[in-house]
Amino acid sequence: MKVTITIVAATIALAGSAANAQGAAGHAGHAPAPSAAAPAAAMSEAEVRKVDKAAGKITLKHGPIPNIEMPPMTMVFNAAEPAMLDRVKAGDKVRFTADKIGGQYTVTRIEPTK
Ligand SMILES: [Cu+2]
Repeated sequence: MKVTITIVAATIALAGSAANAQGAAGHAGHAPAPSAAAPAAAMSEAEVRKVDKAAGKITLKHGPIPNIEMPPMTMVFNAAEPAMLDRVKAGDKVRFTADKIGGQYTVTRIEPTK
């Protein structure tokens, strides 16, 4: 009788540690999400319509941009840095941030959406 109880207890302990291991693995799998979501929260979504590297401009069909109170539309932005335009091409879905710099709407950050 005593032996049986010990086996049951050991089985419960093993089942418990297996559940903990699964829980840890599941948590690790989700770990990158919060760090990826944090910068994304401040970014707007868009689809690239045209990239004009020579002029340093990009045409975006964009969603709302809260920080400059802009509703969704298609428009041309300046690129804060010309190198930004090497990372995206027409047809790409992107996340971006924009600001009004020197009276011009300017993309300050842009990255393709995976
Ligand atoms: Cu706009």
